[in-house]
Amino acid sequence: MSALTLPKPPTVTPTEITFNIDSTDTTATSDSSDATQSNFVSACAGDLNQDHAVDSADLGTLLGSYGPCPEATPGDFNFDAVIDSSDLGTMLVTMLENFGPCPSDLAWATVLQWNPDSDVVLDADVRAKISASGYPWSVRDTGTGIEMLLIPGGTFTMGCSASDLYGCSSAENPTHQVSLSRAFYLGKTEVTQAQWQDKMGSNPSYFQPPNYTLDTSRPVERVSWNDIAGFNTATGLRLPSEAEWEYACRGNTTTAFHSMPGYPNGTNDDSLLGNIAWFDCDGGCNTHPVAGKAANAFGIYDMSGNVWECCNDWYGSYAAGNATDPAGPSTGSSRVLRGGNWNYYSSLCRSSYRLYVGPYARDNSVGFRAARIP
Ligand SMILES: [Ca+2]
Ligand SMILES: [Ca+2]
Ligand SMILES: [Ca+2]
Repeated sequence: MSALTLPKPPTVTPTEITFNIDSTDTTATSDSSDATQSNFVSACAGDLNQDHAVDSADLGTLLGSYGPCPEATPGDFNFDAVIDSSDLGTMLVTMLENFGPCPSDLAWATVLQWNPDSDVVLDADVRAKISASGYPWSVRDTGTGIEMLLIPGGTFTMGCSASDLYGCSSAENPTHQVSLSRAFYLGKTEVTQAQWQDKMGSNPSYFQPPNYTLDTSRPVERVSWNDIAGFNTATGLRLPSEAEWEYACRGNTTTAFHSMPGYPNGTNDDSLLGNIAWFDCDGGCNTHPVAGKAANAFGIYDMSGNVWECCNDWYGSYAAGNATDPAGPSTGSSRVLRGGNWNYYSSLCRSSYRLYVGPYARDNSVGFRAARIP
């Protein structure tokens, strides 16, 4: 069904698997988040408690600080070291003008939610990193309607994570430490047929009538890397780098498969993959509407399975040694694919598995996920 020809992955017994995984933590690199944060506050005078909204809680903050105060206390609008009726008057005017959610300075997006849901992003440290980035967690790209989530910068070990059934290919080695120096937005789902049709005026996908029933919430496929470049030029979106893709997929896990309910640290158990991925024709030899399986620790769906996802990089061997914001080889003949797809086995759905496709090739197993810098 697919024109992509795949090598049979190496099969190993569990005792032969070497977990060459560095348990280095993923503490974010320090950056200018403080300055970014202050920009948001100044763009929304009256948000005294810095929760990205001006409302009665901020009035409560001001009244709670009434009287003499230290320099730069929130609510002392005229900087005279006392919060009094003068500041209260300013606050009431500000509330009249700015009541409600603070505007984002993301000109391209509508803010859906500033801070992460604790029942989606379970890890408190990750939630703190997202909030500290100064950017809203959940946004909608205005031009395409694509919902995107903030992935904070951080450091992780990129490369080989074997599963219980399958070892790694040589292309997944050497493992190496990668730092992503800044936060980025990533599509919560693969780009759908509807989103592609809306911007490009046609739907090239195989999985639509007359071949299949119409459901435009399936991921778009039969789009080449070059076709996707056209979509991105039209929309201001971009593809994730291969390193961004793997970092976002793993969500702080070091296992073959990312986290799922009951397995917050991920798993190497191939038999559990169906919790997070459409693969191996389970549920039908076809694509499935996006977000039908469990999301990962960042709240992102279908990183494993459904359609392969094109990355921006040319395909090439990994360099040994640490890297910051790696962008892949400067030239090449094929582009990187990640995540496995609806009709292949679990090996290809591993977080570290790498495949490639020519830039002009179209296939009903290949789609993509949009990214954007804030
Ligand atoms: Ca507030
Ligand atoms: Ca004052
Ligand atoms: Ca996918």
